[in-house]
Amino acid sequence: ISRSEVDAGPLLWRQKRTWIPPPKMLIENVDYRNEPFIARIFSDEQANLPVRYSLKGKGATENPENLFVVDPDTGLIRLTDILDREKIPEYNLLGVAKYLDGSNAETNLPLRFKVQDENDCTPVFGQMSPGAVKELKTYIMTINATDDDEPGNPNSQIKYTIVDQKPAGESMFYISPQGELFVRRAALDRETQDAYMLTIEGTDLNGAINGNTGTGTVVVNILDVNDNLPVLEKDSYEGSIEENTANMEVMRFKAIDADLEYTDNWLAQYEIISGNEAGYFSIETDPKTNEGVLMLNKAVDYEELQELDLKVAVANKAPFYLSGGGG
Ligand SMILES: [Ca+2]
Ligand SMILES: [Ca+2]
Ligand SMILES: [Ca+2]
Ligand SMILES: [Ca+2]
Repeated sequence: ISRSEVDAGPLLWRQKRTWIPPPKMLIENVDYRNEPFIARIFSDEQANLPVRYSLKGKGATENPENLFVVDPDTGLIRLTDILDREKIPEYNLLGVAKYLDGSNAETNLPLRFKVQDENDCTPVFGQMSPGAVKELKTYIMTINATDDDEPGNPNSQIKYTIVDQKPAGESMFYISPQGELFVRRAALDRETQDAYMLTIEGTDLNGAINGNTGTGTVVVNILDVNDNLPVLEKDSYEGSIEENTANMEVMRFKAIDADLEYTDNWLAQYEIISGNEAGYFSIETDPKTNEGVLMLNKAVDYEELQELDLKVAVANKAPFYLSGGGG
């Protein structure tokens, strides 16, 4: 356990020797109001002529006024209230010694009181905007809670853990002690679950059992990648056309794609790969339904052509996602 020192400045007026006694540790939340003194200022000049002591600065003559008070005759300094480091972490006062005629007996003495931190603040999570990660990827975001205790002190050093995942089941995420949120394995599948809600716990004292704990929730959205190929509903289709007609729709075939609807990962692109050497047909995609629409562009002469076997291939508008590992 580290105890930060209370620095009451030099114990002497600059030129003189006797400042007694050594200053006490001032710890926030500790009640020193009944202590006879917490520090003392003293001038050797007192041996020659009467000296009156006073204090100047924030905590004495300025807000918070008269928190530190000094006995004008003895130089004993007392505290009139309980200290809160999170409000004021240190006090820089001046000790003043004057003769009865008002002239300075000494140069004013800087008195510095640092307030020792106590772990009386709990980690606090603000509103966290949703994180997002592409399925099959791993790093998501860094979580950050705040603790009002002293910076650089274990009292404000937070260790992070995940305490809940919705939907439950296999835990898909992990968090480093420093708050970096990762996918546990590259196994997230948007097609199975497109968002998770995580409850993150932050414990100060670097996660010690007696630390203070706060929690926050964060949503992780799983972004789509094109990891599903479009497939046609049926293996083969049959249609008929009347001879001597042109510019008409012959038939539609639907592609099924598990990726995010109405995105390039979902949209199908159809291509006739054989059977259209004479150029009678073309295919367009109906972007609302993802259907392939087979169009007859020019009239077919029945005597010339009774049956035609077209082979059609389908792919997505977006390139297929090639991942390192399976999935
Ligand atoms: Ca704390
Ligand atoms: Ca504190
Ligand atoms: Ca797809
Ligand atoms: Ca996908």
